[in-house]
Amino acid sequence: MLLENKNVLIYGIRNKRSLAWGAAQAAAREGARLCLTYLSEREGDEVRKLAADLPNSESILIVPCDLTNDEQVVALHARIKEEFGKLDAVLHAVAFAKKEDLDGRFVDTSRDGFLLALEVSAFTFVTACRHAIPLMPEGGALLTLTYLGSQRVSPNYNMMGIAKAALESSVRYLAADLGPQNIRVNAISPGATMTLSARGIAGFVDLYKLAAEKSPLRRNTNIEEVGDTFAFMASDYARGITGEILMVDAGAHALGY
Ligand code: IMJ
Repeated sequence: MLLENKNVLIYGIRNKRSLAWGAAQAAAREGARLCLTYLSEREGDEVRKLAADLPNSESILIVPCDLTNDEQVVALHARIKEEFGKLDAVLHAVAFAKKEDLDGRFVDTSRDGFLLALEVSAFTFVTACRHAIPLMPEGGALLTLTYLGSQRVSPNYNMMGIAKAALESSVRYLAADLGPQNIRVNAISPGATMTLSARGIAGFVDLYKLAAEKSPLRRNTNIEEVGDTFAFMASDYARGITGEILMVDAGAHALGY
């Protein structure tokens, strides 16, 4: 198993369609001990329900954590230190922009909306990394999720594109900071996936269908293959990879989708 004797922290499970849930399933299958966080109590119920079906579910730690709340972040890491002793890998699958900033013209984005998206979608990764470092004395793997809309103009992605560009640049600077401590920092960039964060977005379904038609593998990305990529990137097989943005999109980026 890829992640035997490894402790893995995953932020961002909301329901069974979440990319973070694909990662949790892959990590559990590969033998990791898991800590899963949730935002609201309603989502906490959902995470507890999902986790109950994972292998070794009795050893899974489930903790509330809003990454914009320093007190909660400190409490989470104190809990992990107490229960696990150390941490080997983290997945940050967290993003938010105001609905009105995912539509229309980017030029109309408000200062509030801009700062909120940058804080929740990019700065929270810096926070997650900073708090994980003391629990990784012998090294580890820090991962986040991004999207091609950071590098290309993707219709309606707007404010999130700018936030993901900041996140991807953060990955490179964090990799440079933490490499000497044997901590690797990378992002996985999935293709369009039918998650709660994508449904209901204007034009999403058209892009989703187009990606399946045009991508080299002639299909969409699913949470299982993104989860398997996370398990690999968190494992020692990826020990030479840091500062990387890894596309897991059935090849769609090669054609620009
Ligand atoms: C999101 C918006 C516009 C186009 C989009 C997406 N495409 C894809 C997404 C083409 C694939 C999903 N995605 C990659 C995201 O990062 C989504 C982030 C997001 C989604 C919402 C929806 C509900 C809300 N705020 C959000 N903030 C961030 O209120």
